[in-house]
Amino acid sequence: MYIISHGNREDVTDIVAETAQAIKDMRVRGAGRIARAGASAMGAFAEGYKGVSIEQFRNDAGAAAKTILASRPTAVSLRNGVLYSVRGLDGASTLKEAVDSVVRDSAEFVESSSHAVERIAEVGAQTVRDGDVILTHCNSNAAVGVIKRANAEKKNIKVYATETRPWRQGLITSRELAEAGVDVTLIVDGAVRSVMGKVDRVFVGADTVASDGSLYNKVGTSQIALAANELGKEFSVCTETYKFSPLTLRGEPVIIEERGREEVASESDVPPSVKVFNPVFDRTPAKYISSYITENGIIHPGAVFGEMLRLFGTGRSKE
Ligand code: RI2
Repeated sequence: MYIISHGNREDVTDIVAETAQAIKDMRVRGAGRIARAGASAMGAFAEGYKGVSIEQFRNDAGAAAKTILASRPTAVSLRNGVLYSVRGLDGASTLKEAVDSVVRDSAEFVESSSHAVERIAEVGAQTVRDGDVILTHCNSNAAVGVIKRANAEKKNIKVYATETRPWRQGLITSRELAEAGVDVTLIVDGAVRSVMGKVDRVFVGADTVASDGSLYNKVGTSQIALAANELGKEFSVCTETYKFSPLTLRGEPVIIEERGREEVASESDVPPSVKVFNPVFDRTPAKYISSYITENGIIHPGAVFGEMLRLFGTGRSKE
């Protein structure tokens, strides 16, 4: 479930704070899901708004957007979903118009983003050959969608799913695939290179795609890309285009989230003198990526820059 139940909440700021907290705690996770949750919280915020002036609404909506965006820093999908929801605020001339625009645009984002995931499944499944052995990492709704679709099309596939320490999202992936009748084998992260010889291709998701064609995704992705590259295996990224980052068009770096030590080792596992480094994502350079599978079709990493210009302009204009 990616949408927090807002029930009949009176206080719209609570809805926003609760959503931000759920994203931070990873009760809602996955780059697409957090984007939909963020957009949906903005819609609920607008729907329940009790203020009386448009200026105040603009300020309050800006503060709400900031709260949601502060929850997790890496996936640009969250930012794109929230900004899409408030894109009509500047052009509105009454409070009602402003509220209606946020309600409408947040719903539009949620719908179009779900539709994008379905379209990626169709596009990606067409690239899967009968008998392919696929490796996937973490739990990407988009990548799992492609695999499930290829399986439903009777492509006779086999899948290796990595455990994905420390949150073990690979358990979710292997459960989802097994429930869909896919032949799936769970492996520990360190076994990737041991199985790569048997793998035909890799499908992963994306948290952010940068304008140089590089990928920011779950930590470990870049090692998998290296292992795939070593043996000449295809490495494809299943991603909605709202994971493309307009910020990178103007040279802004992607911030890689670091989370707490307790996610890696408890106090009884190691003494406090042991330092723990827990980066959540890593960067895979464009040269290791065969293709981006998007709702708009298949894009070579070298063509990402052009696609971003088409989608966002130069990235310099006000968003
Ligand atoms: P979808 C996840 O992040 C993983 O990095 C995954 O590859 C990515 O989001 C994309 O997932 P986390 O929230 O949007 O588990 O394809 O840290 O579902």
